[in-house]
Amino acid sequence: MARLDVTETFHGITFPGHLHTQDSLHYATHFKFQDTDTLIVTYPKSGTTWMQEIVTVMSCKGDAVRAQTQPNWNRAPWLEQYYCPDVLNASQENRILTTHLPYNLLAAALSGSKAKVIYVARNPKDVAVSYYYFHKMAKFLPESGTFSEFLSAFLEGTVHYGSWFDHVKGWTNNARNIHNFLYVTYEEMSRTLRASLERVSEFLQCPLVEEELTSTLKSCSFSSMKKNCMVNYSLIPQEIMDHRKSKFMRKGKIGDWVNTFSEEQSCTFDAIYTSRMADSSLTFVWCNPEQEPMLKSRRDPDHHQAHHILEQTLA
Ligand code: PPS
Repeated sequence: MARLDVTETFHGITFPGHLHTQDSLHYATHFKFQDTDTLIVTYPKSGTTWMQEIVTVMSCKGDAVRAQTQPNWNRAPWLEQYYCPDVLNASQENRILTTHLPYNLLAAALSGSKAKVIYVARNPKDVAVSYYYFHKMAKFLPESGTFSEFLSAFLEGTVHYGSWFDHVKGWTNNARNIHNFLYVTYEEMSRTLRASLERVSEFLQCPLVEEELTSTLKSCSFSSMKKNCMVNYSLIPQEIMDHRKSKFMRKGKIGDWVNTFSEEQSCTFDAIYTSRMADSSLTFVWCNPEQEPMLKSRRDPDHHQAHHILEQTLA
């Protein structure tokens, strides 16, 4: 399955044809969930691989052998990717599944299910930058163009996997319709990983003793995962993912967006964000505490300017 230049369009959203077909997308939207399934849901670049590692190691009680010997796409396959049916064994219990699909495409399949859904969100400025660099290395994604061009497509929701705004709001505004739902942020994991692990362990009803928690913590650190070829995508041939262009485990930080966004881009982004998130109660952490003074001096909280930019952008 190469199809590096193929794009599949499904319900108005584009997907890389290297990993998706109309059949695989249909399979996902008609998936038969089991109550023992755990489904990790993310918009791309929001902490998918991190949560796959957490759930894998946690379900092995802190033993990292599975995480160190089986690629993440094999132990927590994406429902919508073409190889999923071959990887999954319907009789298996406690399956770990992953998806980037928006809520509306999985709502029917999840209806009535007691599968445990973990939604991981990340501040969208860092998502946009991470996604931009991913486009440089992943040969199955379209050319990103300049960051400015990519950012426009990201804000318009015309990038692969659709709109960040629709994804995050679709899942979180419908959380009450999902029997077992946990919302976790990348920033929370980054700042207080131990507390996040405790929340996930309670949600999964997978209690860990101190030693198991500590070894899970160790396996899920950025430095361990960067070295682990089962999650750093170094197993994928260079023609498909070119790590010379950018690493998959790139920076792993909160607030790296400041190194790519111009002030004007940030201001435009803020205005669109404010408008698009008006019907959401979510809040995000946008930077590390040490970045705050620098950002304060950069950021002019002049809402008139932001609204002016928004009007211009929407005009
Ligand atoms: S994908 O392609 O959608 O599956 O990508 P995803 O895994 O969602 O996101 C990749 C980004 O997550 C970072 N990452 C981590 N950060 C901190 N700690 C850990 N353990 C960790 N694991 C993955 C990874 O570096 C990508 O972010 P950027 O900002 O590009 O570094």
